[in-house]
Amino acid sequence: MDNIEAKHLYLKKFSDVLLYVIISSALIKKNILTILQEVIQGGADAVQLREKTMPYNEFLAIAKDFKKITEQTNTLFIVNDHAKIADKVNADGLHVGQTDININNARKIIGNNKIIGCSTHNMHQAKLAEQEGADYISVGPIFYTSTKSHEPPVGIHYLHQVRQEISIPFIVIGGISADNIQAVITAGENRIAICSAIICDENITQTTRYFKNLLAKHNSL
Ligand code: TZP
Ligand code: MG
Repeated sequence: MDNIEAKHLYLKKFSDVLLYVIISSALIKKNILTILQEVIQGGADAVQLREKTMPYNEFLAIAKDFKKITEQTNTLFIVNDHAKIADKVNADGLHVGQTDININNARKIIGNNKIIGCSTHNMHQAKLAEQEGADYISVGPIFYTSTKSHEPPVGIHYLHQVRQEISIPFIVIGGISADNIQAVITAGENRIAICSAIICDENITQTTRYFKNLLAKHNSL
């Protein structure tokens, strides 16, 4: 399989992503690999390993385990921030923030056949990420979230603007829970990233399944 074909397959797979789950060890009480297995069992289409303060070697070791587990499933594995780790463990992709490595440099490290996603909080950032070759962007925070509290919520109406002005896939993120997910769906979006409302829940598999079923139901309407 050549690189173009491989990339095509990854993008095709990414275009099927409805539920994207972010896993961070800082927020959890259980073993991180148990949590990964539970979200996969619940039907997560993509998982992102997001560790802001973990030492490099520890992150690398966990990322290797994530790769081993996800490669036996249909769940995409995305590494947050660390292009070298994404490359070393052969993750499906990398997610970068506004203050991380830029997309061009990330591409040089992880290659052309991997997914690159970029966090965006306004239209300027969204357009730039698209121009620089991101395969998808995250859009948010849509609601207030203590997981990333330094960015103000973008508001539900902003989603209409993104839909009109951005051509690559986008994932809505930030403070999404069972109490407010309907507002995002009503605004026309069913590609969603969730962190705390899943990984901090008592019953991770069941909660993941609940969100996935809701998004899948709206996908087939
Ligand atoms: N980017 C924008 S909001 C956010 C990130 C990483 C945090 C999402 O976490 P939660 O717990 O689902 O609000
Ligand atoms: Mg980042």
